[in-house]
Amino acid sequence: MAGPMPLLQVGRPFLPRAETLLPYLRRIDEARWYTNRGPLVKMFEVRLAEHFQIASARAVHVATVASCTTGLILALKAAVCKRRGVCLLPSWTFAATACAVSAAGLTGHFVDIEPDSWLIDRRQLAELLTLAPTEFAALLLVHPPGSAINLDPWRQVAVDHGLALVVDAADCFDCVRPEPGLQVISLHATKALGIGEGGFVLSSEAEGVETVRRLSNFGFGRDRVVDSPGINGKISEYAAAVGLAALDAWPQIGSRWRDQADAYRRVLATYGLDLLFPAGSACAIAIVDLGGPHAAAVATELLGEGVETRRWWGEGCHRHPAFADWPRSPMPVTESLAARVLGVPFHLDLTKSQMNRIGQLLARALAHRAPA
Ligand code: T4K
Repeated sequence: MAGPMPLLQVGRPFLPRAETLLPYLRRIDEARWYTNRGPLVKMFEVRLAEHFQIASARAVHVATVASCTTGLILALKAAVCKRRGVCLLPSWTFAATACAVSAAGLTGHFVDIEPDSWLIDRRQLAELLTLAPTEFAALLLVHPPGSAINLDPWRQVAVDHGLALVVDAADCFDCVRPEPGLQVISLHATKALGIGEGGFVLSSEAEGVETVRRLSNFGFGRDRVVDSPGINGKISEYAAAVGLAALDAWPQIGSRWRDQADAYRRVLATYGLDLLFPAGSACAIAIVDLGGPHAAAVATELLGEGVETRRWWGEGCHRHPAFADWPRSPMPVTESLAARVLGVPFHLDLTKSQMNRIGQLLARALAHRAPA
């Protein structure tokens, strides 16, 4: 008798294998140093800085943190001088972004996004900043998965209006570049470079990174004195060991993610579908635009065929009850995208025949549904 159909998972993380960790784990045994910015964490931060070609003898421009969410909280605390205030952010993001705003002691104001770039709607932003020029303390941009963005115009808006600028680049290990201001990247298992749980804050300016590092250690400055209260947001030596092994393997693993996305794109094209994020960047999620408000129904239909999908960013953050009382601008683009985009299975083991099956199932599900 045939058993239940195995689920084709929407993700299947690939982290360093045990044998590649061993040399680093042995160093931990030798040093008997397990956390509190030990030798492996320092080495991991330097290796990350080298990866982004921003290594300097005077400062390390990377601060590792327990998660991207932790990094966002600390980056907001570091960048926003006021204790309280309103942070402008898109609703079209993972719940963690809004959770971080709240945990940093700020209130959010949700802004819609532009349909092609997925970045904050510049017209709405300009209107808000004209109508209430002193109300806002921060601007939290969200980098679309795997996409490079030009931060210059956003930095100018921030400077012109006295806003702290923080960038949530959770899914962008392979496309962020060090720039002024704080960018926060996730090292969660589900990301292209994953260590389990973790993240880091990156900047071309050492000062902000140093503040984040201090805040991740309770806010201790010199002599263990807390001027500004932080949290315990550190990673352990064991997490750094995984990170170092992951960086060792990144040249091969990064190429594999990019090649896999190219292959997927070619297969899906034969079914009239495309992946949403641009080619050429290693990213561990694949999102398709279904062309109409069919995400929920198609997800159910595919699950019936043993294919797991995910609406990664749900219905947008403004739909979570936790943020119901935050002010918001009209959300037509967010509402439309939330209903029409779907995360489909994507991982390094996905075979061509599985890609074809996903393409076929999507095409079949869409054939009897009207486009928008
Ligand atoms: N900002 C943005 C824009 C973000 O997208 C995120 C996180 C953040 C901030 C916050 O970053 P962190 O604080 O997490 O560093 C995932 C991730 O937990 C989350 O990091 C990610 N974005 C979000 C979009 O998705 P889940 O709960 O949907 O993943 P889960 O457990 O359902 O796993 C997905 C697939 O992978 C499933 O098929 C199961 C499989 N899986 C998963 C894990 C963890 C495995 O096979 N093995 C595993 O170890 O959240």
